[in-house]
Amino acid sequence: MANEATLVIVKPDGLKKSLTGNILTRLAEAKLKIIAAKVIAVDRKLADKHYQHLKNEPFYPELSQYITGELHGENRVMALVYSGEEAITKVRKIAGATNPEEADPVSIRGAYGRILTVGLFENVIHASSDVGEAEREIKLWFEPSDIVCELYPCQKKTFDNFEKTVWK
Ligand code: DAT
Ligand code: MG
Repeated sequence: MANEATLVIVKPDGLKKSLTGNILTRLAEAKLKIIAAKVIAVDRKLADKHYQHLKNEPFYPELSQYITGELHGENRVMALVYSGEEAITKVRKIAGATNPEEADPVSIRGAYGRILTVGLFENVIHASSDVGEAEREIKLWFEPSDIVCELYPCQKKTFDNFEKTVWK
């Protein structure tokens, strides 16, 4: 079995509804290791990069307003990296299907998600879909120093007069 890392984001509705504890408890069932975590405000630039594969979808404007917190008046999200055997599949299973109406009722999205009148799936958490996306997303959301282990190759880079470790 493959050791994998995966990005989880508790979206603004999850924070606004005080679901962080419930969600982390559910994810603990996967018996994975949390190797990074932070609460951040998502700007338009980060949203566009994260959802780059969906930018031409009709629901993209609402999706962008959702992840940046505009929709909920709540611009916090919690981003975490989970690591362990088959982490991607295990987390996707506990998260549930993209459409909360179709998601297993005991999954996170099935239990806490809803479909907005405008049609957007307000599905509480993001979970990486495959190894390539997980790497791209983790490198987008976290710097090497945010993660307790060297997950991907790094390099030292000099900015003006200080040195910093960045993703290679
Ligand atoms: P997932 O988050 O399950 O990987 P995705 O990457 O295809 O799904 O889409 C990202 C988010 O966009 C998803 O969590 C909710 C929203 N979304 C996707 N498809 C949608 C649709 N057909 N209608 C409304 N919102 C959608
Ligand atoms: Mg996806």
